[in-house]
Amino acid sequence: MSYPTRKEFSTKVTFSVEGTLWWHAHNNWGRATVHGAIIVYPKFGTTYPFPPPHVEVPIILESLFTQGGDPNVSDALTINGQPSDLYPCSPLGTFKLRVDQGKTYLLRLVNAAMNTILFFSVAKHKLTVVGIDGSYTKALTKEFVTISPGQTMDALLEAKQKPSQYYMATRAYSTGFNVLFDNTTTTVIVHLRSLANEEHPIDIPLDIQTQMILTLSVNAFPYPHGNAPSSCQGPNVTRLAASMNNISFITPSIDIL
Ligand SMILES: [Cu+2]
Repeated sequence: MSYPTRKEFSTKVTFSVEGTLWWHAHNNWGRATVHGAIIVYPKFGTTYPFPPPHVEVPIILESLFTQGGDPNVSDALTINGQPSDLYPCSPLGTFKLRVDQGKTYLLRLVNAAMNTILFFSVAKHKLTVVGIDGSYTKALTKEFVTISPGQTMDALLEAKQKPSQYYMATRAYSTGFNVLFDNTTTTVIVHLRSLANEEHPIDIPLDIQTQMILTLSVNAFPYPHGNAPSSCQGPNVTRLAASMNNISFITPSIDIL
């Protein structure tokens, strides 16, 4: 369907499917422009062919371009508009999803990225796919899903793990040799809460005497005389070493016990 731009209009659309669809506009940069999910609910008096979820969450996967180029080579992948905390530009904006332990959530996934097949998964959880492109499917439970550009996928996420934070992440699936693609990963933080009632108590220490700040880092050590062996090349004639609170550690070569 195409509609006039810069004019008000109204239209009536009849959806004959049920599930998740999406819309997008086009500009001279294809469909890397405004878009959103369309959710078609079961008719009144009917329900899903799976246990009704506690909450439904649209999860829109996109590719972000700052200056054009090859459609496979975006500058970032995003989830719900945010490149997220693995990119330098948006750690504070990372989408956070709060879930309650033991409850089930329906993720309505849309791959709105340009030309990029995406892997999607939630750390330490499985996803049960129950619908694709506005049709219910036989339930399929897997550790991750692969979603094509333009496709939608409805997947149940059961918040099964201990209360903590878990990454939800997406990255490109690309198998072509020498084919450039956006090889980055974008994330959502799933904050899994316990119900914390009498049936599900959580006992955590609340009396804290010492606050500790631990800094984990990768450092670059200068090589003496500027001669770096080829086996451990860091930038500018350095070698890389991991550190905690700026102190590095080398495993002793002899057993001291
Ligand atoms: Cu289109």
